[in-house]
Amino acid sequence: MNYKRILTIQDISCVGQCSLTVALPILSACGLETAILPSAVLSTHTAGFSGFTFRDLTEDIPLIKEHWVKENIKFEAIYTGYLGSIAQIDMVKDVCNKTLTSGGKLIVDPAMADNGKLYSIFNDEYVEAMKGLCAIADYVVPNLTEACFLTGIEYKEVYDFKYIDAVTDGLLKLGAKNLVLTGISFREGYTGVLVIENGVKNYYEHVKLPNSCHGTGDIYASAFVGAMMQDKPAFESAKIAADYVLECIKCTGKDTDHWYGAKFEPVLDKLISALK
Ligand code: PXL
Repeated sequence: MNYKRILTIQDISCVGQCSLTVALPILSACGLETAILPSAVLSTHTAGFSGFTFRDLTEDIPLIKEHWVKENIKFEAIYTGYLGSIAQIDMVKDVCNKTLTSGGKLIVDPAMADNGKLYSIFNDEYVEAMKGLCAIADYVVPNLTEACFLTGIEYKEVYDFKYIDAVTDGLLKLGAKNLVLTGISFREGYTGVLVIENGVKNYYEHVKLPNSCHGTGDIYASAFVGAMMQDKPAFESAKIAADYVLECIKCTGKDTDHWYGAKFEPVLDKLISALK
């Protein structure tokens, strides 16, 4: 296995199995040295819990970056997820400029929306700012809702190939070099992931399980980045990540006490095996 150092920038939701509490163990399991830059600290995630605390760490980001620059710390990839404020988006661009190695990859999961709706703390201004981060990304990994917000295309639950072509054209027009669009379903009972790399389109379809879990977008993006950084091609990485998410959803099953996230830990061995 390759030993590379990567940085992931997203929030710490102390409880809830999303963002950094998912990305860090998954990337570590993929054999990568994983540095973190927390965008905010929340007591829980914001989807389904009420009264959560939110400590915005925007002010810390430039200070942390300056220290890394002084220490000449560099990363072979930077993977961004849920960010805490609009101001952070410009700061993250600066972190990328100063700490990515030459040829290093920026992977952006514009984690801001799902099921046709923005997450509670975000608004149109945040979407505008996120377009700017996607524009400089090597890979953008949105779900369909996020892709619709980024392109201004109406979100639909039932659609055809032409509709998805319009969405991917819109994302590429933003400036994103390569795309990994998740949760794309053309027929009942199945869903999949559409990858456009260097203009070449590939689609991986798999069964749609009857249950879904919160946080699977973060699990997906983390596993995708982990596989890519182990030199798997993008489409293969997209498949590995999709298969892993299916295992996580199966493992979670119908445990109603576990409504807030997916049980990704017991099946990490399957992800590791897929990388060998
Ligand atoms: O899974 C995305 C995510 C990350 N971080 C926080 C969230 C969510 C989704 O709701 O609330 C704080």
